[in-house]
Amino acid sequence: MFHMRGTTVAKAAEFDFMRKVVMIGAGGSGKTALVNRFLTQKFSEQYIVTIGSQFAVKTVSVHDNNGHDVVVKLLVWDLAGQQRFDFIRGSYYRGSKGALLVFDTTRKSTFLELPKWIEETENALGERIPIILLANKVDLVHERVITTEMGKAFVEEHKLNGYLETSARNGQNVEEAFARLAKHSIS
Ligand SMILES: Nc1nc2c(ncn2[C@@H]2O[C@H](COP(=O)(O)OP(=O)(O)O)[C@@H](O)[C@H]2O)c(=O)[nH]1
Ligand SMILES: [Mg+2]
Repeated sequence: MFHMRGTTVAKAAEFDFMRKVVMIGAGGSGKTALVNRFLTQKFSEQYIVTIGSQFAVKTVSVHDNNGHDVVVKLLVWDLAGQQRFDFIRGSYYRGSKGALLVFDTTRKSTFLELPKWIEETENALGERIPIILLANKVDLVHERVITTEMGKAFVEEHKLNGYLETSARNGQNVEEAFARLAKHSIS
């Protein structure tokens, strides 16, 4: 936002914090759809290699630990293809302060590979970052195979930082997921 006053162009402070966060989880679990929903409030049926660049940017307002409103500029990194992943793994994780770990509640295999993603994040960074588990595609109620109890138990067992049931299709908990991650990323 630029405020123009005569010849003076003052750039307002747009954010209090800037944080890189990463989308992780099995291919097809809905990572890109969630980022798209977060950015555009829309759901897109086709797979779109969305952003062109390596990350999407959006600011969110959250309460910090003292209850103050702060604006966090999130740089959300999302992998386009799975193939090149080995090659870019290091740069993908580097500097990230949080992750949304996504699985597809209609496909058990995506739930079973969750530990692999947690390990990979830790190995790449040499430390633990805040991770929020997203049980995605909960709009597909009749196809669901992973229950709320299973999701919550996983979060307990692996000491993750949160659990949300999401749908990129109807938008359920999508804003909430990024807002919570933003809050953890500054704490
Ligand atoms: N019904 C439903 N479909 C979804 C949802 N999220 C993603 N999808 C679909 O699942 C497929 C894979 O999504 P995508 O975002 O490409 O997964 P990614 O590989 O993790 O990035 C696409 O066909 C999406 O349209 C959701 O919440 N509900
Ligand atoms: Mg994707």
